[in-house]
Amino acid sequence: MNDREKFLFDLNGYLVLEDVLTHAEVAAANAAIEHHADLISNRETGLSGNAAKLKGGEGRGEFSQNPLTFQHPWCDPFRRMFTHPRLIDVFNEVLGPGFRLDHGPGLIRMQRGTEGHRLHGGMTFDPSQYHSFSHGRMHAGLCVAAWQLTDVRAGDGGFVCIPGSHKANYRPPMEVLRLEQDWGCVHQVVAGAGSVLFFNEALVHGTLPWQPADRERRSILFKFSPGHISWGSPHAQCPIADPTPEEEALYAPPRRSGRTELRGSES
Ligand SMILES: O=C(O)CCC(=O)C(=O)O
Repeated sequence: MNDREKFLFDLNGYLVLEDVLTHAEVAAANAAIEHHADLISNRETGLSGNAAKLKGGEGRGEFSQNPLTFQHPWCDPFRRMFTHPRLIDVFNEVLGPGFRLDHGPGLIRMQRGTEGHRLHGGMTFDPSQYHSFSHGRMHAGLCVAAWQLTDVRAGDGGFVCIPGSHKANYRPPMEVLRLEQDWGCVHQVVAGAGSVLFFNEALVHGTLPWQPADRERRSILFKFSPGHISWGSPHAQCPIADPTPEEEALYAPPRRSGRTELRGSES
């Protein structure tokens, strides 16, 4: 992670790295999603109650199977994302060496008119979702790598957040979280196909309904925790039939010591 990336992640609670996947990698991931379209089902609508700006005609589409367990070659694009050197590099810095997969990967598929989700995260003391700075470096709890497989442009909808709110001391009222009052602080994040959006779950964030008719939103989310804690139930074992040592290490249960430090890339 270079100085610019550290500065922006610490400041805002999120960071977009563009062009991390090649065009061929994005195309292969999209082909794998299309090949497994029968495994995608839409959630019930109503994630945000009756919040008018978040309503939509259908719920978001999600995979019913972990894409890391697809047959070759369909799992390959997701396995590339899972242990991508840039991801390892960022989470070695933010979560610390020995970080682990907490849950996911999951797909968010949105079509025109798919509903949003009210803002959530942060604002209370939560020992599994936090941001702090001490001894010269950031320390974070549960964080997300959200790979973008289609372009997200200004006005499209999708991921929104209140930048810097992972460090905020006051709780915004429910009217702001439901977008019923505009305090001028909610920001829609723009990210191209092939980019990865990193964010801290302590950041106040949510989802706007998807607007484009010519493009689905397709995002693959991996959620990671520091090596000693778990937000979700720890995995009993790595579900990948032929795991690499890196994949096994990322599926290891929470433990303070003796964890494998993975190597990232020079950024
Ligand atoms: O990507 C999104 O639209 C929001 C994801 C989200 O709310 C979460 O992962 O907690």
